[in-house]
Amino acid sequence: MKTTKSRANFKIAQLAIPGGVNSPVRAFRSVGGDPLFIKKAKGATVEDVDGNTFIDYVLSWGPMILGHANPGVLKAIIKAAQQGTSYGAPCQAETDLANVIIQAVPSIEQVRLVNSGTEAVMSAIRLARAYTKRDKILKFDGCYHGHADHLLVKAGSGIATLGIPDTPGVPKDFARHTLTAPFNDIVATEKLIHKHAKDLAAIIVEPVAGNMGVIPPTDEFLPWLRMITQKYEIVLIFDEVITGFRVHFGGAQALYKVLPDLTCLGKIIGGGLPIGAYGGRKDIMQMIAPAGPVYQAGTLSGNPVAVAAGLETLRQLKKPGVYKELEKKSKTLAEGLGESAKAAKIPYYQTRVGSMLGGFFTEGPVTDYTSAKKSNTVQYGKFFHGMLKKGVYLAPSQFEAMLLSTTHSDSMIKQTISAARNVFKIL
Ligand code: HOZ
Repeated sequence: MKTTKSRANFKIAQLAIPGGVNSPVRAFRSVGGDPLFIKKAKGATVEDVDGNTFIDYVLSWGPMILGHANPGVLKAIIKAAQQGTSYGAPCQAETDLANVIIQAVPSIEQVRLVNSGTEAVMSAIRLARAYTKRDKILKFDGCYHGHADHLLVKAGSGIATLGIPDTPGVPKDFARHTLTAPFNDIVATEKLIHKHAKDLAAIIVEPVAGNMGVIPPTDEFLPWLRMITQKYEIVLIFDEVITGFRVHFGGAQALYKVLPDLTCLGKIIGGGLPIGAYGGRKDIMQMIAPAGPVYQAGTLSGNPVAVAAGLETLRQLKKPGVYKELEKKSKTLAEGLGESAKAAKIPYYQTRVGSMLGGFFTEGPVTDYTSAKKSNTVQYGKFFHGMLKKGVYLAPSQFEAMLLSTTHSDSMIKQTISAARNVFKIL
């Protein structure tokens, strides 16, 4: 596979941009080699600057559930941009998107649009702290909620990928307000809650962990979190930045029928343009300025172009059968990958919720960060490069999700399974 131009691009990029990338996991550090520079993307494929085409299972880390350059979304973007790209004043489309979100996501009564998932989570935590008049939060090891100071403690995604234990630049005084427990571990979580209940403002969780690979919740975990947070009047926050409108039109909370107090969204709701949102119970949301005293603002918040892309994406996702079809293809792919690894006698543990797939290079079971970290990341790196050579673009990290779009065809799935069968054999 020719990568001359990508390599040249990367060399130049490193002179201008730290590490040559604008977000760490993109740099291929944990799988080795240099990142591919993308020239264009269409449907389920991306093409790099050397002219190699790949079936894309990264999908910009989640937003492109309709595939790249969806004609309807492009049309909506162009139409909106022609009316001006930012007003810094309210527009009707913001209310329209808010209403679509409110109707879709069962626990959201009011919602505020922001510019990224990180911003959504940061704001939701501030709100929970103000509402409860408490300082501490509890998160789960290996869950990633963006890069705000107090959330980088034992985080997943790039932190897990690069093996950074504690990020310099986060004052200890901030980090000490963050408690952590193992994902899916009710006993350990309960102990922490009992010890800190009167100081705990919020418990935040990815209802399906998607930043330490993909780890589904156990049957008891989310209902138990709901029960215990209600008991101690702790705000329960679901970070649905990845799962929102992906595992179900109403997010993981609709799938598992567990309703949090606040929900954070991003990715899909912007149709590939920068956006984030946080919403939930009206009595809590009413504390946000200017309705209430909790300050949070943004020049580009509710950007009309991002909102238009999001509205069109959600309109298409709402059509009957979309999630059923995604489920069918994702199941075929997950089973195919699992069987291929088994045939090659490679220790491999397949996970999946809807169109979010995880493939851990370990016997498993993988239920939390400790078991996820047992994965053979060197082997994952080899698998990643083997697949790349066969035209399949996976996340350049064992600790990220494999995602499908509505544009992944049956033949692409077949091609991916066949590639995996051959790559597993030579690992
Ligand atoms: N935090 C994202 C993955 N979970 C990575 C974002 C990016 O590199 O674009």
